[in-house]
Amino acid sequence: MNNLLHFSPSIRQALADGAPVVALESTVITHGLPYPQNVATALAMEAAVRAGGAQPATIAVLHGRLTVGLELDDIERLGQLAGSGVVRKCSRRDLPIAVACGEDGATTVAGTMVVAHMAGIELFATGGIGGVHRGHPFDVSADLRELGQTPVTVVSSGAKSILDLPATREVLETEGVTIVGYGVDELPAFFARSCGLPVDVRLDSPAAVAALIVARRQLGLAGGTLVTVPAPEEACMDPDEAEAAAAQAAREADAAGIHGPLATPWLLRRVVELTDGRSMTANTALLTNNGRIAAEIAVALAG
Ligand code: PSU
Ligand code: MN
Repeated sequence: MNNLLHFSPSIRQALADGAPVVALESTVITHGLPYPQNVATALAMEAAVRAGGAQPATIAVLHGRLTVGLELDDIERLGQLAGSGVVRKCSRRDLPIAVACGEDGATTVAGTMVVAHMAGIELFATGGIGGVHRGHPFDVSADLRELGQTPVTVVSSGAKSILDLPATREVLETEGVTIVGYGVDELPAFFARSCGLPVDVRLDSPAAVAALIVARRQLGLAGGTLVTVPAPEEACMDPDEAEAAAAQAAREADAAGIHGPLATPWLLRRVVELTDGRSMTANTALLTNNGRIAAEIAVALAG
C-alpha cells in the first residue's frame, strides 16, 4: 500500500475484509463549523455510519501523513483548532504542500475524494459540496472537477445557496457527473429540500444506487457519482431565511474583498451568525442523515 497513507487499525482490517467503509471529510470540522459543535457533529456522523452498518473513516492530513480513520483525540485536536488558521484547508492542489511540509491539513470534498480513492474507499458522506460562487463564475470549486475524474460516490445534501446553483449544476454536467436524487426529483439545496432544478435520475433505495455505481464502473467511466439527499423534514430551515442569509453573506464577502479558498469558510461562518445558529442545527441533522444513507449504500455495494 502507498506509504503516504496511514490507516487506523479498524479501517485497515475493514478494507482487508472487503467490509463496507464510508469516508468522511475534515474541512467541515476545521473550517465549516465552530468548536465544540464541530466535534459533536463529527462524532455523531461517525455513529450514524456505524448505525447504517459501515465503518466510518474520517480523513485528514496529520503531521504530513494522509490519515484514513482519525482517532477520537485527533478529531478533538482538529476541532479545537477550528478557525485558528493553523490547519491547512486541503483541496487537491494543497495535498502535496501539507505532505511535503509535514503539516496538519483538513481535507475538502476534493481532497477527501483523492485520499479515499487511494485508500480503496468508494463511498463518502458529507453535508454540502463546493460549487460556482455567486457573481464569480471563475471561482469554481475543485470539488466539481474531482467528481468528474475520481471514482468515489459522494452523498451530500447538494450545495448551499451561498453558491450559484444553476451554474454549479451546469459544470457538473460538463464534468460528466451523474446527479442522483435520493427519493427526490429535484436537487436539494442544503437547508432547503429543493432548489427547483432537476436531478439526472431519481433512485429510491441503496440497492438502486449501488447498481448505478456498478454500471458506471462497468462502463469504465472515470469520475464519481453525486447522490443528493434532502435534509430531514424537521431539520429544514425556512427557505426564505436561509436564502436571505446566503444572499447577505455573499454581498458582505464581496464588499470585504474575501475570495479564494477563504471564501467558503467565511460564508459558512457568516450564515451561522446571521441565522443565530439555526443553520447549525439543520447542518448536524443532515450530516448524520447522509452518513447513515452512505453506509446503507456501502452495505448494498459490498453485498
Ligand atoms: N459547504 C458546506 N460546508 C463545508 C464546505 C462546503 O456547506 O464545510 C467545505 C467542504 O469541505 C467543501 C469545501 O469541499 O468547503 C469547498 O471549498 P471551496 O469552495 O474553496 O472549494
Ligand atoms: Mn474557490
